[in-house]
Amino acid sequence: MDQLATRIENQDQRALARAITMIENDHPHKLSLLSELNKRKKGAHYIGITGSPGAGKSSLVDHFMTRLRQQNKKIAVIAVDPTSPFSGGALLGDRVRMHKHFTDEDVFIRSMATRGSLGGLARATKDAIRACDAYGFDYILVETVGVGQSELDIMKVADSTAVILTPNSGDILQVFKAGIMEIADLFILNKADLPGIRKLKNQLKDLIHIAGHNGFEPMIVETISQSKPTGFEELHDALNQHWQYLKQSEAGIKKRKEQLRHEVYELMQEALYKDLYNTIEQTPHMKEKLDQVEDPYHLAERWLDEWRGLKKGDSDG
Ligand SMILES: Nc1nc2c(ncn2[C@@H]2O[C@H](COP(=O)(O)OP(=O)(O)OP(=O)(O)O)[C@@H](O)[C@H]2O)c(=O)[nH]1
Ligand SMILES: [Mg+2]
Repeated sequence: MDQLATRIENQDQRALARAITMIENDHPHKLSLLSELNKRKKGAHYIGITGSPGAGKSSLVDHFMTRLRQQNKKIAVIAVDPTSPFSGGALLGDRVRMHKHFTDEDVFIRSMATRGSLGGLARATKDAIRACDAYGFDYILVETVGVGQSELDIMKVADSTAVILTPNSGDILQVFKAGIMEIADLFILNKADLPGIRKLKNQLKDLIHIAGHNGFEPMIVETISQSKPTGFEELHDALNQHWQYLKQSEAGIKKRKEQLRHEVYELMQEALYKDLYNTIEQTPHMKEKLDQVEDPYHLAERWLDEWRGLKKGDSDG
């Protein structure tokens, strides 16, 4: 694992791709690999970009990458597709679009999908971000579809979260939903060439005003992600501004600390769940009971008690 981590640190993209596959497949040495990679992290700026289907995420990321490449930045893009069982499936169209980037050595593009791993997609994505950070990218962009619970969860690991809205799409309604206002550092109003952009901006400004903020007022940037891309310098400036804010304020330190704390719980939860799951699945009389359960409360409580007793015995002996 040491060797693979070192190869990643030496900017070997094949090693990075292999590590992410190990993460997705829940490889037995996953945790020791991640711990090695964590030691080697370089402090990339993690940027979460989310928006509903068709909002222009892929087009926008493509143009943003072009801008970052002009400034010689190294970039990783992780596209999260919770619906696709096949890694890369959803990216097929994007692959054509992003062709110029796929052949660029300082760009790494990867899509993530669950493969029935118990840890789930959000967890795997966070780990993949870690792996990318050990490689030494300047920016790690994470693109997710929609703003459901698992996207919110993924975004919690981002330094900066950008929510894309478009005119007349009803997207603004999402912002009312719990959680969006708290995670958005930046709103990108894409398709600014379409009518309705003024109205959208005014509605959003009102919402931001009502919601208030603790320290950093979410910014608004207008973009056009088509043949004549517009607003990308402003987008880059806004993200840099938020990054500077995080680096210079207590809020940034607090955010990272909270994320790490949360991850400890999350990793323990995942491990405990796996332990319990494997024990029950591999013990015929338990599995039999599980198939005939009528009172889930009672059974769960009894097994937990038994399991706690077992674990205690383990450490005593
Ligand atoms: N008018 C206009 N159309 C845009 C703009 N940006 C993207 N589009 C179009 O919107 C459509 C969706 O763009 P995508 O980049 O595929 O959107 P996406 O959010 O990645 O979509 P999914 O991956 O399906 O969720 C495409 O037809 C784009 O050409 C824009 O700024 N203005
Ligand atoms: Mg897309």
